[in-house]
Amino acid sequence: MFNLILFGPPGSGKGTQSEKLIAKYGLKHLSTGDLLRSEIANQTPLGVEAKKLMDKGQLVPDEVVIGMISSALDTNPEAKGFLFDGFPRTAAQAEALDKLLELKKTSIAVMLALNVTEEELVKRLMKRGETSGRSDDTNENVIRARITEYHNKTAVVADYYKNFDKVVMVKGEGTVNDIFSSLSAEIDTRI
Ligand code: B4P
Repeated sequence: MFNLILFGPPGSGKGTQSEKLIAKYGLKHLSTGDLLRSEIANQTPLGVEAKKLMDKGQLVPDEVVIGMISSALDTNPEAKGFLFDGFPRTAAQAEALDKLLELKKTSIAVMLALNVTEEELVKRLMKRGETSGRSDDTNENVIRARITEYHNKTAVVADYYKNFDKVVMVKGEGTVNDIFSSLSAEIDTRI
C-alpha cells in the first residue's frame, strides 16, 4: 500500500494536483474539504455545524474529521493506497491518522508539501470564488483567516512528519503540468 499526504496552505493546488495524481497512480482520494462540502450539500447535522465554521475560515473540530477519515478508510478495504488531501490539518489529526493506519498495518510513505506565497494564494482563491460558488472563497477576510488558521494550527503538521524524515518540499508556483511533473518525480522514486 502506498499512502501519500499532499500538504500546503489553502489554494496551494492540493485539490488540482490530487485529481491528476489519483488518475496516474490509482490511489483513493480522501479530501476532508470535499467530504465536508458533501455533508453541507446534503444538509446533514454535521454539515450544518461545519458550514458555520468553514464560512468563517476556521477549522472543523478534530473529532469530526478524524471520524470521517476513519470511516472512509474502513469503506475502502481494496484501495491500493490513499492520497490524503487537506488532512491532517492539526497535530492531533496527524497522530490519529498514524494510529488508524497502524491498525491497517500500513503507514504514510511521504508528505509532499506545496510551497506558494501568500499573495499568490489569495489571488487564486479570489479568482476561484468568482465561479466556484464556495462561500469561503469570495471574501478576502475569510481567505486570510484560513491562511492564519494554516499558520497557527496546520504548519506544525509538517514538523511532525519531518521528525520521521517524510517531508519533501515542492515548488507550488508555475504551470499545473510542471508542478504535476515535480510531484510525480518524487512519487516515482518511492512507490
Ligand atoms: P479544503 O477543501 O481543503 O480547501 P482549500 O485548502 O482551500 O483547497 P485546495 O488547497 O485544495 O485548493 P486548490 O489549491 O486545489 O478546505 C476547505 C475548508 O474545509 C477549510 O478552510 C476548513 O474549514 C475545512 N476543513 C477541510 N479539511 C479539514 C480538516 N482536516 N480539519 C479541519 N477542517 C477542515 O485550488 C485553489 C485554486 O488555485 C483553484 O482555483 C485552482 O484552479 C488554482 N490553481 C491550482 N494550481 C494552480 C497553479 N499552478 N497556478 C495557478 N492557479 C492554480
